Amino acid sequence: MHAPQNLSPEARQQRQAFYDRIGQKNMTPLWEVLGALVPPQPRSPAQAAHWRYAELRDQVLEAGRLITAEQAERRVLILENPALRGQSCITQSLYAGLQLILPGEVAPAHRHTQSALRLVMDGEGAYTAVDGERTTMRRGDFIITPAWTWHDHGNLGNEPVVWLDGLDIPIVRFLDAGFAERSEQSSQDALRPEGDALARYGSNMLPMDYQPKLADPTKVFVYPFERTKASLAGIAAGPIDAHHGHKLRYVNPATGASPMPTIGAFAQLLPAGFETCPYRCTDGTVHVCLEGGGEVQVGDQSWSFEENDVFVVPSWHTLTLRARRQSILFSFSDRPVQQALGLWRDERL
Ligand code: GTQ
Repeated sequence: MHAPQNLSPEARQQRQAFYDRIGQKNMTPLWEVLGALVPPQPRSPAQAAHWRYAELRDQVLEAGRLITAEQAERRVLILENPALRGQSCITQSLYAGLQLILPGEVAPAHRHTQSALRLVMDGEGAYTAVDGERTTMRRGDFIITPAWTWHDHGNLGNEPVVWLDGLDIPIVRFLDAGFAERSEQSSQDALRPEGDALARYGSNMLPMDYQPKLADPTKVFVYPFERTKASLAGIAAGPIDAHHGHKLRYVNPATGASPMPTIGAFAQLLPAGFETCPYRCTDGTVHVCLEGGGEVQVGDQSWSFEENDVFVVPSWHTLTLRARRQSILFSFSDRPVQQALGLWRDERL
Protein backbone atom coordinates (compact mmCIF):
# COMPACT_ATOMS: atom_id res chain seq x y z
CA MET A 1 0.00 0.00 0.00
CA HIS A 2 2.95 2.29 0.66
CA ALA A 3 3.89 3.98 -2.64
CA PRO A 4 7.68 4.06 -3.15
CA GLN A 5 9.00 7.56 -2.78
CA ASN A 6 12.28 8.83 -4.15
CA LEU A 7 13.00 11.61 -1.74
CA SER A 8 15.89 14.01 -2.01
CA PRO A 9 17.94 14.30 1.20
CA GLU A 10 16.61 17.85 1.63
CA ALA A 11 12.98 16.82 1.35
CA ARG A 12 13.59 13.96 3.79
CA GLN A 13 15.20 16.35 6.24
CA GLN A 14 12.38 18.84 5.86
CA ARG A 15 9.80 16.18 6.63
CA GLN A 16 11.77 14.90 9.60
CA ALA A 17 12.06 18.41 10.99
CA PHE A 18 8.29 18.75 10.63
CA TYR A 19 7.71 15.41 12.39
CA ASP A 20 10.00 16.53 15.21
CA ARG A 21 8.16 19.84 15.57
CA ILE A 22 4.68 18.33 15.65
CA GLY A 23 6.01 15.50 17.82
CA GLN A 24 6.56 18.01 20.59
CA LYS A 25 2.83 18.75 20.41
CA ASN A 26 1.96 15.04 20.60
CA MET A 27 1.13 14.63 16.95
CA THR A 28 2.52 12.25 14.36
CA PRO A 29 1.89 11.74 10.63
CA LEU A 30 -0.45 8.91 9.67
CA TRP A 31 1.25 8.27 6.34
CA GLU A 32 4.36 6.90 8.07
CA VAL A 33 2.35 4.22 9.89
CA LEU A 34 -0.74 3.63 7.77
CA GLY A 35 0.43 0.26 6.43
CA ALA A 36 1.00 -1.05 9.96
CA LEU A 37 -2.26 0.43 11.31
CA VAL A 38 -4.43 -0.94 8.52
CA PRO A 39 -2.64 -4.10 7.40
CA PRO A 40 -3.90 -6.01 4.37
CA GLN A 41 -4.25 -9.05 6.64
CA PRO A 42 -3.58 -9.78 10.33
CA ARG A 43 0.08 -9.71 11.32
CA SER A 44 -0.06 -10.86 14.90
CA PRO A 45 2.92 -9.92 17.05
CA ALA A 46 2.21 -13.15 18.94
CA GLN A 47 4.13 -16.27 18.06
CA ALA A 48 3.18 -19.94 17.96
CA ALA A 49 4.42 -21.71 21.08
CA HIS A 50 4.21 -25.04 22.87
CA TRP A 51 4.55 -26.01 26.56
CA ARG A 52 5.25 -29.62 27.54
CA TYR A 53 3.24 -30.67 30.56
CA ALA A 54 6.08 -32.83 31.85
CA GLU A 55 8.08 -29.61 32.38
CA LEU A 56 5.14 -27.45 33.44
CA ARG A 57 4.20 -29.90 36.15
CA ASP A 58 7.64 -29.87 37.78
CA GLN A 59 7.70 -26.06 37.89
CA VAL A 60 4.17 -25.74 39.15
CA LEU A 61 4.88 -28.23 41.96
CA GLU A 62 8.04 -26.27 42.79
CA ALA A 63 5.90 -23.13 43.12
CA GLY A 64 3.85 -25.17 45.60
CA ARG A 65 6.92 -25.47 47.84
CA LEU A 66 7.65 -21.73 47.68
CA ILE A 67 4.29 -20.14 48.41
CA THR A 68 0.91 -21.21 49.79
CA ALA A 69 -2.35 -20.72 47.90
CA GLU A 70 -3.47 -18.41 50.73
CA GLN A 71 -0.34 -16.24 50.42
CA ALA A 72 -0.52 -16.12 46.64
CA GLU A 73 -4.33 -15.68 46.55
CA ARG A 74 -4.01 -17.64 43.29
CA ARG A 75 -0.91 -19.81 42.87
CA VAL A 76 -0.53 -19.66 39.13
CA LEU A 77 2.33 -19.79 36.66
CA ILE A 78 1.35 -17.59 33.72
CA LEU A 79 2.02 -18.96 30.24
CA GLU A 80 3.42 -15.97 28.39
CA ASN A 81 3.63 -15.82 24.65
CA PRO A 82 7.38 -15.79 23.89
CA ALA A 83 6.92 -12.72 21.66
CA LEU A 84 4.85 -10.85 24.29
CA ARG A 85 6.94 -11.38 27.41
CA GLY A 86 6.06 -9.18 30.37
CA GLN A 87 2.47 -8.67 29.22
CA SER A 88 0.88 -11.65 30.98
CA CYS A 89 -0.81 -12.88 27.85
CA ILE A 90 -0.70 -15.93 25.60
CA THR A 91 -2.39 -14.15 22.69
CA GLN A 92 -3.02 -10.43 22.30
CA SER A 93 -6.47 -10.84 23.86
CA LEU A 94 -6.17 -13.81 26.21
CA TYR A 95 -4.38 -14.88 29.35
CA ALA A 96 -3.51 -18.46 30.29
CA GLY A 97 -1.86 -19.96 33.34
CA LEU A 98 -1.53 -23.18 35.31
CA GLN A 99 -3.02 -23.10 38.78
CA LEU A 100 -2.00 -25.45 41.58
CA ILE A 101 -3.92 -26.21 44.73
CA LEU A 102 -2.47 -28.60 47.29
CA PRO A 103 -4.42 -30.87 49.64
CA GLY A 104 -6.14 -28.84 52.37
CA GLU A 105 -5.57 -25.51 50.67
CA VAL A 106 -8.11 -22.83 49.83
CA ALA A 107 -7.81 -20.14 47.16
CA PRO A 108 -10.01 -17.50 48.81
CA ALA A 109 -13.25 -16.16 47.38
CA HIS A 110 -13.09 -13.11 45.17
CA ARG A 111 -14.79 -11.71 42.12
CA HIS A 112 -13.69 -9.58 39.20
CA THR A 113 -14.94 -8.25 35.91
CA GLN A 114 -12.59 -10.59 34.04
CA SER A 115 -14.23 -13.83 32.88
CA ALA A 116 -12.39 -17.08 33.56
CA LEU A 117 -12.42 -20.67 32.44
CA ARG A 118 -10.72 -23.69 34.01
CA LEU A 119 -9.72 -26.85 32.24
CA VAL A 120 -8.87 -29.52 34.78
CA MET A 121 -5.63 -31.29 33.94
CA ASP A 122 -4.20 -33.27 36.81
CA GLY A 123 -5.21 -34.66 40.19
CA GLU A 124 -8.49 -35.29 41.99
CA GLY A 125 -10.33 -33.91 44.98
CA ALA A 126 -10.47 -30.19 44.26
CA TYR A 127 -13.57 -28.09 43.81
CA THR A 128 -14.47 -24.69 42.46
CA ALA A 129 -17.41 -22.80 43.92
CA VAL A 130 -19.23 -20.29 41.71
CA ASP A 131 -21.91 -18.03 43.16
CA GLY A 132 -22.84 -20.40 45.94
CA GLU A 133 -22.51 -23.78 44.21
CA ARG A 134 -19.56 -26.13 44.32
CA THR A 135 -18.45 -28.42 41.56
CA THR A 136 -15.94 -31.23 41.98
CA MET A 137 -13.15 -30.81 39.45
CA ARG A 138 -12.50 -33.89 37.35
CA ARG A 139 -9.89 -34.22 34.64
CA GLY A 140 -11.04 -32.66 31.37
CA ASP A 141 -13.94 -30.77 32.95
CA PHE A 142 -14.48 -27.32 31.51
CA ILE A 143 -15.60 -24.93 34.24
CA ILE A 144 -16.41 -21.24 33.93
CA THR A 145 -16.55 -18.31 36.31
CA PRO A 146 -18.34 -15.52 34.41
CA ALA A 147 -17.60 -11.85 35.04
CA TRP A 148 -18.38 -10.66 38.58
CA THR A 149 -19.32 -14.08 39.95
CA TRP A 150 -17.87 -14.99 43.34
CA HIS A 151 -15.47 -17.91 43.10
CA ASP A 152 -13.12 -19.82 45.36
CA HIS A 153 -11.23 -23.05 44.94
CA GLY A 154 -10.29 -25.73 47.48
CA ASN A 155 -8.70 -29.15 47.64
CA LEU A 156 -10.39 -31.69 49.92
CA GLY A 157 -8.43 -34.63 48.49
CA ASN A 158 -4.93 -35.90 49.06
CA GLU A 159 -3.12 -35.04 45.84
CA PRO A 160 -2.04 -31.82 44.13
CA VAL A 161 -4.59 -30.58 41.60
CA VAL A 162 -3.54 -28.60 38.53
CA TRP A 163 -5.73 -26.87 36.01
CA LEU A 164 -5.39 -24.42 33.16
CA ASP A 165 -6.88 -20.98 33.72
CA GLY A 166 -8.00 -19.00 30.67
CA LEU A 167 -9.09 -15.40 31.21
CA ASP A 168 -9.96 -12.34 29.14
CA ILE A 169 -7.56 -10.23 31.25
CA PRO A 170 -5.97 -8.48 28.21
CA ILE A 171 -9.40 -7.56 26.80
CA VAL A 172 -10.57 -6.06 30.08
CA ARG A 173 -7.21 -4.30 30.49
CA PHE A 174 -7.51 -2.87 26.97
CA LEU A 175 -10.94 -1.51 27.84
CA ASP A 176 -9.78 -0.23 31.26
CA ALA A 177 -12.77 -1.91 32.82
CA GLY A 178 -11.17 -4.02 35.54
CA PHE A 179 -12.77 -4.17 38.98
CA ALA A 180 -12.15 -6.77 41.67
CA GLU A 181 -13.01 -7.43 45.28
CA ARG A 182 -12.18 -9.98 47.92
CA SER A 183 -14.88 -11.61 49.97
CA GLU A 184 -14.81 -11.46 53.75
CA GLN A 185 -15.41 -15.20 53.74
CA SER A 186 -12.55 -17.22 52.37
CA SER A 187 -14.90 -20.04 51.26
CA GLN A 188 -18.42 -19.30 50.09
CA ASP A 189 -21.35 -20.90 51.87
CA ALA A 190 -23.07 -23.49 49.71
CA LEU A 191 -26.43 -22.02 48.71
CA ARG A 192 -27.39 -24.90 46.43
CA PRO A 193 -26.39 -28.58 46.24
CA GLU A 194 -23.75 -29.72 43.79
CA GLY A 195 -25.24 -30.42 40.36
CA ASP A 196 -28.09 -27.93 40.77
CA ALA A 197 -27.14 -25.63 37.86
CA LEU A 198 -26.49 -28.54 35.51
CA ALA A 199 -29.88 -30.06 36.34
CA ARG A 200 -31.75 -26.76 35.96
CA TYR A 201 -29.98 -25.25 32.96
CA GLY A 202 -27.90 -27.99 31.37
CA SER A 203 -30.26 -30.88 30.68
CA ASN A 204 -32.25 -29.69 27.64
CA MET A 205 -34.68 -27.96 30.00
CA LEU A 206 -34.87 -24.58 31.72
CA PRO A 207 -36.63 -23.19 34.78
CA MET A 208 -40.19 -22.12 33.95
CA ASP A 209 -39.63 -18.40 34.51
CA TYR A 210 -36.08 -18.11 33.12
CA GLN A 211 -35.72 -15.76 30.13
CA PRO A 212 -32.02 -15.38 29.29
CA LYS A 213 -30.68 -12.33 27.53
CA LEU A 214 -28.47 -13.13 24.56
CA ALA A 215 -25.35 -11.56 26.09
CA ASP A 216 -25.76 -13.36 29.44
CA PRO A 217 -23.16 -15.96 30.37
CA THR A 218 -24.55 -19.44 30.90
CA LYS A 219 -25.81 -20.53 34.30
CA VAL A 220 -24.25 -23.91 33.53
CA PHE A 221 -20.81 -23.44 34.97
CA VAL A 222 -19.43 -26.95 34.50
CA TYR A 223 -19.30 -28.99 31.30
CA PRO A 224 -18.25 -32.44 32.52
CA PHE A 225 -15.65 -34.14 30.35
CA GLU A 226 -17.67 -37.34 30.49
CA ARG A 227 -20.50 -35.63 28.58
CA THR A 228 -18.13 -33.98 26.11
CA LYS A 229 -16.50 -37.32 25.38
CA ALA A 230 -19.88 -38.96 24.85
CA SER A 231 -20.85 -36.23 22.35
CA LEU A 232 -17.57 -36.51 20.47
CA ALA A 233 -17.84 -40.31 20.36
CA GLY A 234 -21.40 -39.90 19.08
CA ILE A 235 -20.48 -37.62 16.18
CA ALA A 236 -17.36 -39.66 15.38
CA ALA A 237 -19.67 -42.32 13.95
CA GLY A 238 -20.67 -39.77 11.27
CA PRO A 239 -18.80 -37.85 8.57
CA ILE A 240 -15.58 -36.05 9.46
CA ASP A 241 -14.65 -32.44 8.65
CA ALA A 242 -11.39 -32.28 6.70
CA HIS A 243 -10.18 -29.17 8.55
CA HIS A 244 -11.49 -29.75 12.07
CA GLY A 245 -11.92 -33.48 12.52
CA HIS A 246 -14.92 -34.03 14.79
CA LYS A 247 -15.25 -30.66 16.49
CA LEU A 248 -17.95 -29.04 18.62
CA ARG A 249 -18.23 -25.72 20.36
CA TYR A 250 -19.34 -25.32 23.95
CA VAL A 251 -22.48 -23.19 24.24
CA ASN A 252 -24.81 -21.52 26.65
CA PRO A 253 -27.59 -24.12 26.28
CA ALA A 254 -30.25 -21.46 26.85
CA THR A 255 -29.15 -19.25 23.94
CA GLY A 256 -26.74 -21.14 21.68
CA ALA A 257 -24.19 -18.36 22.24
CA SER A 258 -20.74 -18.96 23.68
CA PRO A 259 -20.65 -19.84 27.40
CA MET A 260 -19.24 -16.39 28.20
CA PRO A 261 -19.40 -13.31 25.94
CA THR A 262 -15.64 -12.88 25.57
CA ILE A 263 -14.36 -16.46 25.36
CA GLY A 264 -15.37 -19.30 23.06
CA ALA A 265 -14.38 -22.89 23.82
CA PHE A 266 -14.21 -25.99 21.68
CA ALA A 267 -13.56 -29.73 21.88
CA GLN A 268 -12.43 -31.92 19.03
CA LEU A 269 -11.72 -35.56 18.39
CA LEU A 270 -9.13 -36.60 15.82
CA PRO A 271 -9.14 -40.30 14.89
CA ALA A 272 -5.81 -42.17 14.99
CA GLY A 273 -3.75 -41.30 11.91
CA PHE A 274 -6.02 -38.40 10.89
CA GLU A 275 -4.39 -35.24 9.55
CA THR A 276 -6.34 -32.00 9.25
CA CYS A 277 -6.17 -29.90 6.09
CA PRO A 278 -4.40 -26.54 6.63
CA TYR A 279 -6.70 -23.96 8.20
CA ARG A 280 -6.44 -20.42 9.51
CA CYS A 281 -8.77 -18.09 11.37
CA THR A 282 -8.54 -14.66 12.96
CA ASP A 283 -9.02 -15.89 16.54
CA GLY A 284 -5.69 -16.76 18.11
CA THR A 285 -6.39 -20.05 19.89
CA VAL A 286 -5.01 -21.90 22.91
CA HIS A 287 -5.12 -25.72 22.74
CA VAL A 288 -4.77 -28.41 25.38
CA CYS A 289 -4.33 -32.06 24.50
CA LEU A 290 -6.66 -34.02 26.80
CA GLU A 291 -6.16 -37.44 25.27
CA GLY A 292 -3.81 -38.98 22.74
CA GLY A 293 -0.97 -37.14 21.09
CA GLY A 294 0.36 -36.15 17.73
CA GLU A 295 2.01 -33.38 15.79
CA VAL A 296 1.01 -29.77 15.39
CA GLN A 297 2.31 -27.57 12.61
CA VAL A 298 1.87 -23.78 12.71
CA GLY A 299 3.37 -22.02 9.71
CA ASP A 300 6.88 -23.43 9.48
CA GLN A 301 7.08 -24.47 13.14
CA SER A 302 6.08 -27.90 14.36
CA TRP A 303 5.98 -29.82 17.61
CA SER A 304 4.90 -33.18 18.81
CA PHE A 305 2.35 -32.98 21.61
CA GLU A 306 1.36 -35.34 24.40
CA GLU A 307 -1.40 -35.36 26.97
CA ASN A 308 -1.79 -32.08 28.89
CA ASP A 309 0.60 -30.20 26.59
CA VAL A 310 -0.53 -26.66 25.78
CA PHE A 311 0.07 -24.88 22.49
CA VAL A 312 -1.02 -21.55 21.06
CA VAL A 313 -1.80 -20.69 17.44
CA PRO A 314 -1.83 -16.93 16.79
CA SER A 315 -4.34 -15.18 14.56
CA TRP A 316 -4.15 -16.02 10.86
CA HIS A 317 -1.35 -18.58 11.31
CA THR A 318 -1.91 -21.73 9.28
CA LEU A 319 -2.57 -24.77 11.46
CA THR A 320 -2.29 -28.47 10.67
CA LEU A 321 -2.86 -31.21 13.25
CA ARG A 322 -1.92 -34.87 12.97
CA ALA A 323 -3.10 -37.44 15.51
CA ARG A 324 -0.72 -40.29 16.22
CA ARG A 325 -3.37 -41.93 18.39
CA GLN A 326 -7.02 -41.00 18.70
CA SER A 327 -6.85 -37.58 20.31
CA ILE A 328 -9.14 -35.16 22.09
CA LEU A 329 -8.19 -31.48 22.14
CA PHE A 330 -9.75 -28.66 24.11
CA SER A 331 -9.30 -25.11 22.83
CA PHE A 332 -10.42 -21.56 23.56
CA SER A 333 -10.25 -18.18 21.84
CA ASP A 334 -11.80 -14.71 21.57
CA ARG A 335 -13.99 -15.79 18.65
CA PRO A 336 -17.30 -14.60 20.19
CA VAL A 337 -15.90 -11.07 20.51
CA GLN A 338 -14.78 -11.04 16.90
CA GLN A 339 -18.09 -12.47 15.72
CA ALA A 340 -20.10 -9.94 17.72
CA LEU A 341 -18.10 -7.18 16.03
CA GLY A 342 -18.36 -8.74 12.56
CA LEU A 343 -14.59 -9.23 12.38
CA TRP A 344 -14.14 -12.99 12.43
CA ARG A 345 -12.86 -14.72 9.32
CA ASP A 346 -11.43 -18.11 8.52
CA GLU A 347 -9.92 -19.79 5.52
CA ARG A 348 -9.83 -23.43 4.55
CA LEU A 349 -6.63 -24.01 2.61
O1 GTQ B 1 -8.79 -18.33 39.86
O2 GTQ B 1 -9.71 -16.42 40.17
O3 GTQ B 1 -5.11 -17.49 36.69
O4 GTQ B 1 -8.46 -14.27 39.50
C1 GTQ B 1 -5.79 -15.32 37.30
C2 GTQ B 1 -6.65 -14.50 38.02
C3 GTQ B 1 -6.91 -17.25 38.16
C4 GTQ B 1 -8.83 -17.11 39.69
C5 GTQ B 1 -5.93 -16.68 37.38
C6 GTQ B 1 -7.64 -15.06 38.80
C7 GTQ B 1 -7.76 -16.44 38.87
